[in-house]
Amino acid sequence: MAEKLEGAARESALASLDGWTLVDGRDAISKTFRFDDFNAAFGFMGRCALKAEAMDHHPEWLNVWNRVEVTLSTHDAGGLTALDIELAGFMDGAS
Ligand code: HBI
Repeated sequence: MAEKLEGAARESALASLDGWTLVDGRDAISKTFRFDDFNAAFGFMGRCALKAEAMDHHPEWLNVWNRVEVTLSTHDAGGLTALDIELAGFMDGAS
């Protein structure tokens, strides 16, 4: 199982991300992506869904038309792990 990120490794991992913020009250990160329209938003979700399934690591997300609100945390570990950082980086590249 992936280990929770702690200390300097956690700080540098979080610093590598663009626009993600820590969630209040739980060990998770979130980001809201905005697109031109629903088609673009859903295309993004499709690309991320394939990556998530390949990783066996899945986002919590909400789509409303052109907006996708994403929260990432590793449920099995009870907090942030390298899997969340990898998926967040992929999502940035896929947006
Ligand atoms: N996705 N975000 C996230 N966190 C998990 O711990 C997780 C997951 N997808 C699948 C998964 N764990 C499996 O290992 C089983 O626990 C369902």
